[in-house]
Amino acid sequence: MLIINPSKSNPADIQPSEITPREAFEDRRSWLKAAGFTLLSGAVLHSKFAQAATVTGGETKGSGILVGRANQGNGLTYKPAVVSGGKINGYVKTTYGAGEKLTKYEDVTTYNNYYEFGTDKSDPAQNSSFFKPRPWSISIDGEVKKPKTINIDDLMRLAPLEERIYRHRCVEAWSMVVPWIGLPLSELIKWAEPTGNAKYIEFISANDPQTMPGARVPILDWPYVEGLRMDEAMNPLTLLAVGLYGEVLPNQNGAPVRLVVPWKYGFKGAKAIVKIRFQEKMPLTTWAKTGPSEYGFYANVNPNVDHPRWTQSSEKRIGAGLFAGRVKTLMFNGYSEQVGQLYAGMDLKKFF
Ligand SMILES: Nc1nc2c(c(=O)[nH]1)N[C@H]1C(S)=C(S)[C@@H](COP(=O)(O)O)O[C@H]1N2
Ligand SMILES: [Mo]
Repeated sequence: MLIINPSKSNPADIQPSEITPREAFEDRRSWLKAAGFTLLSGAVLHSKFAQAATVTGGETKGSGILVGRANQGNGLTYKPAVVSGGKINGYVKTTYGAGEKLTKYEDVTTYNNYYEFGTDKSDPAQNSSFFKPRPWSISIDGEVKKPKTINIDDLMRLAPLEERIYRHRCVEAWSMVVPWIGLPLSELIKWAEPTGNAKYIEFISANDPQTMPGARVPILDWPYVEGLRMDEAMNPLTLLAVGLYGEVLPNQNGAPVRLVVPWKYGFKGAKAIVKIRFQEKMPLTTWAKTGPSEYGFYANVNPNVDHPRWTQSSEKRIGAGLFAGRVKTLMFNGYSEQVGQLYAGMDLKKFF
């Protein structure tokens, strides 16, 4: 964990010498555990972040194949992607890309937040092997013409799958660059046919204590619930991810399908979605319920609105090395051009 000198006016100027050595951080972790903090509340848990990763580097693994939109005679105007041996074949490489070095596959899949499997970063990878991501279906209800269900295979054929390289910024002030594979959420919304009353969309994660050891403990008020305003959900950047690095999503990353909203803090990205509900009113989301003064519904990445207990002006890039220093956090995580207008006239300090 990085300790920030409170006397520094610009935390981005932090010196490598100010970074707490790993041993000190480990000490703090044991102290927190001994003091019983890990069972106090989710809000406290969410702040025990950023175990310094020591591996550097990362390169692109797996390459997308451009598919045409030729009519295949099956009602589709494109060749759908297919899964074989855990690999996704036939996804489209798009122009979306952060132009940044990808975070190593190993870091993306072993440093996770997924409290249904435990609260340590290594828990989801270690504890999720009994979780069954297939068969899977998502039920859709609320403000829709009629309730519907879609299974994961049909969902993956709703639109051409695309690779999207996005920055991924957790509210705990660490970040990664991930090559997701998925389809725009807008494609599913069009298929779902919401009514004119739908102003918000709610995402509900799986809650299976049998296969999710963390869900047997009241760490959060299960199931995990997230939500978006309808225009945010329809934005072309908003992705329903079904894979990463050319493969189907590993269980720890939210298999078989999770949300990715790259201009918002990572907690907006509900994993293992089982239900989607269109609503007239703003849904009460898990983290907003757990810590309303710390985790708002909007949760837009904003370097000018600090978390009450830590700065949001900079972030630790996972895998960049212990002494790599911090990266400056960008407004809307660098996606202002694409999403800034969604919040025109809103006080982003109030609606955080
Ligand atoms: N169901 C569920 N979804 C979740 C979480 C969780 O605990 N449960 N954690 C969130 C948080 S805080 C983050 S930062 C991202 C982490 O995604 P990753 O592990 O794929 O990096 O998932 C989000 N989605
Ligand atoms: Mo997060």
